[in-house]
Amino acid sequence: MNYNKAEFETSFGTSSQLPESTVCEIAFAGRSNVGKSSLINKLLNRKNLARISSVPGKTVTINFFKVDGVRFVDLPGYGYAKVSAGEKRRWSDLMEGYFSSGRNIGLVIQLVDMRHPVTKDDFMMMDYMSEYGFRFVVAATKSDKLNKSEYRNRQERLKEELSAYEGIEIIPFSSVNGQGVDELKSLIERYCSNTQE
Ligand SMILES: Nc1nc2c(ncn2[C@@H]2O[C@H](COP(=O)(O)OP(=O)(O)OP(=O)(O)O)[C@@H](O)[C@H]2O)c(=O)[nH]1
Ligand SMILES: [Mg+2]
Repeated sequence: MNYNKAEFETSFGTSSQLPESTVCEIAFAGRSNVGKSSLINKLLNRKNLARISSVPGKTVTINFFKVDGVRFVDLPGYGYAKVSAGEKRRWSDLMEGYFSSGRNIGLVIQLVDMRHPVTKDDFMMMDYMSEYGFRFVVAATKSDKLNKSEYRNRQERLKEELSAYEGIEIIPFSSVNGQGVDELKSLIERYCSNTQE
């Protein structure tokens, strides 16, 4: 798959506008500020295709990227405290609309911050995917921010925290030093080949 053949496709704020699911999709989910946009940029070898912000909650839309015949989907972040009830509802509607419209979703890449315990919201997201049968793997982001012993420690803890999801793959990832890029790419290619266009 040629990751350099990537372009921004479109952006949606309400689920009724979602484009038809024509090609295999790789969706990226995670709390606000966990590093979704950075991870997408890193995979695509681009500086700022998916916008990066240090202001959490900036991506309140679903963003679609065309990547050599598959589609990357940057889902809106969750878990940001300072959003109104209306925004939360909009978030739920969007996510529900995305996941329940019979799309060709090859894989969901669920991001968690490697430095911290998995959050309640992360578990809700993963429980939802388990319940509805979406295949997902966990990318543990910002791995570059941990020293060696912290890293080993969190790697062990993460396995325990995620033990309810049998056989779940956990991929430490850093958009700074590129750790995890190759593993994610091979998973993407395993579950979404670009032969269906
Ligand atoms: N050190 C380090 N910083 C990272 C990494 N990934 C993201 N960051 C930083 O974390 C902040 C948030 O990154 P984003 O990629 O915008 O996070 P996001 O999940 O897309 O956030 P929203 O779109 O707001 O939900 C930025 O300041 C990034 O530079 C990483 O792997 N290592
Ligand atoms: Mg983002």
